[in-house]
Amino acid sequence: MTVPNHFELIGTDGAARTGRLTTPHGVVRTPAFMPVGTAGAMKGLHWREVRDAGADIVLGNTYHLMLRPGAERIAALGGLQRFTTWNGPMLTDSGGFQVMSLAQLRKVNEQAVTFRSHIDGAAIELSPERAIEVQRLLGSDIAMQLDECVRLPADRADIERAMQLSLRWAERCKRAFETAPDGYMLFGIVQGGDVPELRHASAQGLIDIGFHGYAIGGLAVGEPQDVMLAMIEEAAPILPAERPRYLMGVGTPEDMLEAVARSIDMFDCVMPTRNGRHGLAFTQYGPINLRNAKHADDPRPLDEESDWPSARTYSRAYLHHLVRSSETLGAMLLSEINIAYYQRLMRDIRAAIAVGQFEEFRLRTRAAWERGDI
Ligand code: PRF
Repeated sequence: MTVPNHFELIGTDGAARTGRLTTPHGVVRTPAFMPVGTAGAMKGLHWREVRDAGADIVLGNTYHLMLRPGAERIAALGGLQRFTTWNGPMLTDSGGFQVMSLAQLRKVNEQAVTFRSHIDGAAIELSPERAIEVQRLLGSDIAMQLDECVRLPADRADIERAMQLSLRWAERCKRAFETAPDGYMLFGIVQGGDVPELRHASAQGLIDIGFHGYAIGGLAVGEPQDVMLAMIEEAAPILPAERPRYLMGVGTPEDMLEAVARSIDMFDCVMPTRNGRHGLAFTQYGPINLRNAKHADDPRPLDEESDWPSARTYSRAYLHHLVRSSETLGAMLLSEINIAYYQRLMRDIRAAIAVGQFEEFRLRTRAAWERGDI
């Protein structure tokens, strides 16, 4: 049975694409950046600010939410969109990647990944079927298959084993998703580390199973940027052009600009919020570390030209003071400013592709980042 397609390509410019993805909770304009609301909250931001910044879709995590407060509880409370008040499109990651970075005593076998909760030590089993069940209980618009992501560098044999296991889990996830209502989507995840043949085999295997969209996983896990971009170039041309393409857990503004140039439509990353909490601001002049003593007496705002009020009003001296004093407000303001910058970048990227000027935009934007802070 063919899988319905909810993605519409509006324009292309070279390999770059702009489009619309229609979900049960609304439309996502692509290229899209999905802020990460791991445990049902965007760290440091109100939901209102996430929306005002221009985000169409946010990401939630199966791993965190199944442990606390529990998927069945969220379902009984009307689903994650209702529970959080976000009420818009939501994509959930499947949990495997978070188990690998957070859980203790984890073991992967054919059936499932088993681990102990990082919260209370409880023994948990996450199978492909349970990963889909949890994501459906959450009411996620876009569910991700359960996969195994190998950190790089790694031996080819380990990369291949995890890729093949991820393909078998993809098939089980697809079957478990068959009874989902119309409009809800399931994405497969390309694995294969830094080995071109394994990337090809993974992409082809997923296409043979058939998904609403395709993610590229297993990147930004320790390899240099040129290897990441080369692996996108290996996988992307094999994927069906009419389906959305999501690069998982990426990245810096530069990573995203270069990935869009290689046909990626969707991104997520904790970087704008996590780095914001640590005093780093992303701006059109590149990153600015507000911990640095050179900002202590600087009355200028971060970016006079920004359309985001906090980036225009608070002085660098004040932000420096807040960061140095570990004030909650410093983390809040920088998280908000960074999410707004990431959304601004996506809006500008979409506009440039729509008028056929993406390459000019890419060069101009990179030059401004390289010139640095004025
Ligand atoms: N798989 C899943 N989630 C992810 C990744 C992956 O490979 C990555 C890798 N950058 C981030 N998040 N399921």
